[in-house]
Formats: sequence, C-alpha cells, structure tokens
Amino acid sequence: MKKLSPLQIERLKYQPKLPECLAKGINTLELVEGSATQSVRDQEQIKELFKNTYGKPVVTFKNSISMTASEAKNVGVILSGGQAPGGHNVIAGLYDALKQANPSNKLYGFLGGPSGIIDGKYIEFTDEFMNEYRNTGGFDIIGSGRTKLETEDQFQKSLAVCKKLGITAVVIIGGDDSNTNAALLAEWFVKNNTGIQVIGCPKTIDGDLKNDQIEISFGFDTATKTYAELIGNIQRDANSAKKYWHFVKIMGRSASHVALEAALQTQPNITLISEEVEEKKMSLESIINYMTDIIVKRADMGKNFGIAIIPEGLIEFIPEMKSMISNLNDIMASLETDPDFVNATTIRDKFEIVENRLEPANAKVYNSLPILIKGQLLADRDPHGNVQVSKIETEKLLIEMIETRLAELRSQGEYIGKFSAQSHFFGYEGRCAFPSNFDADYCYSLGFNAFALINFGLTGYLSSVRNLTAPASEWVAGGVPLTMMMNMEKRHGEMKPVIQKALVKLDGPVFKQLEENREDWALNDRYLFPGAIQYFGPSCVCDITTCTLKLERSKELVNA
Ligand code: FBP
Repeated sequence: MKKLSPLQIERLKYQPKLPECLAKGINTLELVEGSATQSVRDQEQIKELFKNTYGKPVVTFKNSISMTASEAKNVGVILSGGQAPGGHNVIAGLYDALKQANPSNKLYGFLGGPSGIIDGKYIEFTDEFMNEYRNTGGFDIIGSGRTKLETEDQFQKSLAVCKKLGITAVVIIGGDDSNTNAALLAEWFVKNNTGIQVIGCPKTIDGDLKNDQIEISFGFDTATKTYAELIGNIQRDANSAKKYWHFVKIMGRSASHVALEAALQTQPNITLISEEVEEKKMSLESIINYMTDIIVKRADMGKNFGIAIIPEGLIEFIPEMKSMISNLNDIMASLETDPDFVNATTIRDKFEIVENRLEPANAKVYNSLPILIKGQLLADRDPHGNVQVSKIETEKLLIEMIETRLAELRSQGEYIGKFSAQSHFFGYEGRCAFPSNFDADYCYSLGFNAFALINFGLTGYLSSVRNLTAPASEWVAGGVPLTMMMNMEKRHGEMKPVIQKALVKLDGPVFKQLEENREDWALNDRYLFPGAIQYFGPSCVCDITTCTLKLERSKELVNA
C-alpha cells in the first residue's frame, strides 16, 4: 500500500459536486438541441473540410423519466498536452458516469498522450485504480504527451487499436490544438463509417480555450491561485526586507490570462500584458523605459523594492522580437540537418551561422541580445516548430536591460536608488497542484458530462459546463460542436483549420480592472496576500472562483 500524505487521504474522500441534472443520474437525461451552428470565421472553408460534422447544434441536458441502462460500451480516454490540475477528476467523472450507465461498460486509458492510441499502449481502469487518483493533481494516472494526432496513417492506426479493444468512443482531454485534432479525428471516423465517436474536454492552465460557449478551461483556477499564493508570499517578503525587486515570469504560452489573473489577485507594482504590448506596438526599449520609470519613482520615495509580473509569452509579442523569432524559426528548421550548425564546436560559431542567415534587421535585433538569451533562442523547437517560451528567461533579459538603463540614468544624476533584483519563473509549480474545489467539481462534471454526450451518440463535440459562478447544482451541462470554434490560420506556411485561441481582450472587464488600478498599485503598495488554496472550511474561502471568471460572467449577465 502506497504511503499517502494527510491531505491526500482527506482529499480522496471528497465527493465532487455535479450540476443538478447530472446528479440525478446518467440514465435520467434528455437531450435538448439548439439551432444549427457555424464556425466563428471562414465558414465556407471549415464546412468544406468538415462535411460530416459541421453545423451541428449546441446541446444541453435536462432530466426526463428514468431510462433503462444503455447497451454496453467501451470508451478510450487520452490526456493531451501540458498538465492542468483536475485531469484525474475528468477521468473519474467519465468513469463513474460510464459505470452508472451500465456496469459492463469499460474505460481504457491510452498511455503517454495521443501516441498511446496510435501505438496501442493502454490500461483498463478498475475501481481500485481509479480510487487512488480522485481529487489529486497531475496527469500521472495515464501520462500525457504532445504528439499531434492529424495524419491519415495515425488515424488508421488509431482505428485499428479501437477496433481491437471494441472502443466506440474516444475522449480527448486537451487544449485548443488537441481539440482541433479531436475535431479532425471525429470527422475522419464519421467519413470512414467507423461508428467511433470523439468528444473533447477543455483543458489548459493558460485559460485561452474559451469562447461564448466555454466559460473557462479547467486548471486555470487552481494554477492561478497557486501562483497568486507564491506572489503574495514574495510581496510580503519584499515589503519586509525592502531590498529586492522581484521579477516574476508566469506561464501562459501565448495569452496573458494567467499573469493578468495572478495580478488581480495580488496587486503587484508592475504587470506587463503581452496583448497590450502588441496592440500598442511597444518596442523592447519602450517596455524597459516604462518599467524603469516606475523603479525610479519608487526609489525617489525611498522604496528600492517591488514586484513585477511578466507573462511567459511576452517576447513573441514585442514587434521587433516577433519578426526576428519568426525568421529564426524558419532558419532553425533548415539548420536541423545542416552539418556546419550541428557540428559547430562553440555556441559563438552557432550564433555566427544564424546571424549570417537572418534578415539584416532581424540579425541586428538578435545581435543586441545578451548571450544567455541568444543561446536560449536556439534551443529545440516545440512540435509546431515554435520557440519554447518557457525556456527563454525574459525576466533575466529585462533585469539586465533595466540595470544598464539605470546605470545611464545614474551617470546623468537622474537616479540615486539601489536596484537589486531576484528573478523567478512560476509555471510547473502550479500545473499539478491538488485541484481547488472549483476545479475538482468542474472537472468531475466535465468528465461525467462527456459520457452523457457519448450516450446520446454525439461526436465532434466539446463537453461544456456553464453558469460557473453559480453554485455547482445550478451549472448547465451540454455540448458545443468543435467546428463552431474554428477558423483558418497559417501553420507551417499552410492555411489550416484550428480552434481559435482566446487572447486577453483589451476592451474586456478583466484587463480594464488592471488598467484602472495599475498606476495606484505601481507606487502605493496595495499588495494582497491570497494565501494557500483552502479545501476545507467556510465556502467564502474554499469555493471562490477567479477574478477573471467573476468579471467576465458579470459582464455576460449584464448583457444577457
Ligand atoms: P497546454 O496548452 O498544452 O495546456 O500547455 C500549456 C503550458 O503549460 C504553457 O503554459 C507552457 O508554455 C507550456 O505548456 C510548457 O510546455 P512543456 O510542458 O512542454 O514544457
């Protein structure tokens, strides 16, 4: 028997809450269909590419008279992409619904992400195995991976594995890219008359898989609360010692939702938002000037300390960097097999090869960067051929450039303070935390609901649970056609159908909240200390949701 921590033991006993209609039982549901849908953009192209799954209605569930158990089914489940708190509960909800519908139903978990279904690596879930993982963080129950499921050969192999196991439905738990792949697989399975359904579940701590139908992806709640706890602790340390500026980079591959939410929960002195940097076309120099200005003003007030939040994806939103990185991505793809580059003995030789190939303006930008960052920009690309921003130490880049700028100001007699900086990167710390009560309930509901969609024979749908700021019993369960969220975007130089990523809206209530307060927070210390996530105790601390969800939902309710 594995040794468990006291919290693990107590959390295993937690019974996640379900929307009322699902709580009444999987065999009591009736499907309510809305009207036909269309994709967010590029309707003609998406319709052409998804001839069999395009245009389906949004669906919701209500209760009806109890039905008898449905025919026995085998279902497969895949965890895809980066870890997000609550993944285990999606599987627990799916498993419980499936067994409730018919105890002969079986759930198979594909191991190591989407490659598991291609290579036929799987386990069959049992009560005993499932029970060990309830309400825990992590994806270690079956593992995850970033293999893209998109080629004919991969679909054929997946079909063969499903046939061997008698699987007639696959649930893909993933972000925008994984659910784009879920839509492609669903379409392919229908086109080829396989009888296999595909249902997605919205996962990612980044919070960028959301739209009118999906209020938030799971994991965002727990991850942001975890980062906010750490930032709050650092703020208290900074405010106690009064000697350091802390530069905290926070995960979020592209969108700045995580940084924005963590900032609203803690009220630091500086928060950069990538989407604003892009919109205002702020150069690296203007970002440095903006930050330096606040540092100098605080020093004039005798405050040589502070906290700055930096979104992970920032570097790719700075116009001159974006252009240079895009040029560099193409060059790196061509250099993968170049013997001169591969066998270069020193990093400086590699820099030279790259600089000679970059367009002159981009070479100038690349050359202006500190050696550390130049090296990190040459690290391995992700499966999409992009720079892995989690490996670029933007926080250190900013510190170095600010030090240079402050030295200039000092020599001109315009700065008399002391600048001593500490850098941090919060990302992996939050992705596998014990899910908050919100994520534990939301994930369990998403999984349970995914089986309800399967039970009604649907395919190409994303499990959706809405009305999330109300108590769980009032949540609305249903499904959204994946094609409804799609548009055409350029990938690897080709136009492809993809689920649209939700970036921070600069005219939305969440960013506005920061914008209205940041001048005050910059100079007057309005730090908030959220503390650790609470699992037991009064509902006003255990069941609170994020500022993002609260602000977005209150706007939605006003407009309704
Ligand atoms: P997903 O989009 O797959 O959910 O992953 C998001 C993320 O956590 C980003 O915030 C981060 O940039 C990236 O994963 C890190 O990836 P990896 O786990 O491969 O280092």
